[in-house]
Amino acid sequence: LEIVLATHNQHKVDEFQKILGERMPGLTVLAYDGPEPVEDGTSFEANAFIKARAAAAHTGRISLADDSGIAVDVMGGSPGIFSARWAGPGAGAQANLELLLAQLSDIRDPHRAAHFHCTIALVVPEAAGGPHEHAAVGRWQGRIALAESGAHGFGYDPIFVPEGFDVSAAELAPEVKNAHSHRALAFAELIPELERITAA
Ligand code: ITT
Repeated sequence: LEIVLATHNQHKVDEFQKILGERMPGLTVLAYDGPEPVEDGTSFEANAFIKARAAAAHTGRISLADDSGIAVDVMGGSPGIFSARWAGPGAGAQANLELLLAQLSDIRDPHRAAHFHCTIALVVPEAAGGPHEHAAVGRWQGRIALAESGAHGFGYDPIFVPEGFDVSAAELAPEVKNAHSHRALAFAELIPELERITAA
């Protein structure tokens, strides 16, 4: 079975392939290279469906999209859906995490609690046996470190210390991150649904 992954973030593609490759070896993940819709939703779920529906409509294939971000308790859940552009459009991951560290410079533990959120939207278009839609959610609890460390992963990984670890997510081996992350947890919820669809 082939499914389309509607993301332009290569790091997400890598993690999807590793997580799915292990649990659903019969599945081939195709990258979506069609037009990118405007992500103007006000929630992770809304944005995930905007991306997955656009890919499903364009390709006629079962499509998945991931909308994710980091949420800091003391900031009321920000950066949240604005994680990818927290320091402004095009500023980049390093500028984003430096701004977040600066914004939290006066905050000490236990008030640096945060979590990564991931919503994966699944859209089955009529052409592929639908219409059918499903959303799966994963949450990875932790805290924001005082400084960045580590070279694995992407985005905010160098400043996120997951619960149960003393190191940042960027210091974890990719297999360890992919066994615990918000993305892995969302997939754990999604896989039975994918199996149902592929068995039908
Ligand atoms: P697509 O919309 O094309 O999928 P994007 O990177 O713009 O790519 P999002 O709008 O979902 O995707 O933004 C997610 C941002 O949240 C991402 O750019 C990172 O800054 C952060 N993020 C999400 N998952 C992460 C992870 O596992 N580790 C570190 N940062 C993560």
